Amino acid sequence: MDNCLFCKIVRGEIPSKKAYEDEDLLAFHDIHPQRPVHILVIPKRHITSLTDATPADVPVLGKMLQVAQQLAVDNGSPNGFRTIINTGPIGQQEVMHLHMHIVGGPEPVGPML
Ligand code: DGP
Repeated sequence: MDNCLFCKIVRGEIPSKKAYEDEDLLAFHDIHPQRPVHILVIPKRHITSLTDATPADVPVLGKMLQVAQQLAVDNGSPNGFRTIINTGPIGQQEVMHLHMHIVGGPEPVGPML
C-alpha cells in the first residue's frame, strides 16, 4: 500500500526504532509511548484492520501474540503486559494498518487507550 504509514515503515521509508523483525512481522516502539514500554507489532503484509483479516491471516495473527511475551521481557516489562488491537473508528484505530500495542513497564499499567 503506497500511502500507508506503517507500510512505509516496513519499507524503511520512514524511520522507526525496531524491536523485532522476521519475514512476517515488524515490531517497533510507539512514537508517542503511553507507558514505559509501548511497542507496536504489525504484519509486514498490509491488512487494514482486524475486520479485514481472513482465515489465511490466522498464522500471522498467532505469531503476533506469540512474539509479545519475549518483546515485553526484553524491553522492560518482565512481569506482565497488556495487548491492545484497536479496530475501526469505533475502536479508535488511527493508523489503518493492523497493529497490536504491547504496553507495560515496571508498574501496573492501569486503564488506558
Ligand atoms: P491506533 O490508535 O491503535 O491506530 O494507534 C496508532 C499508534 O501509532 C499510536 O499509538 C501512535 C503510533 N504512531 C503513529 N505514527 C507513528 C510513526 O510514524 N512511528 C511510530 N513509531 N509510531 C507511530
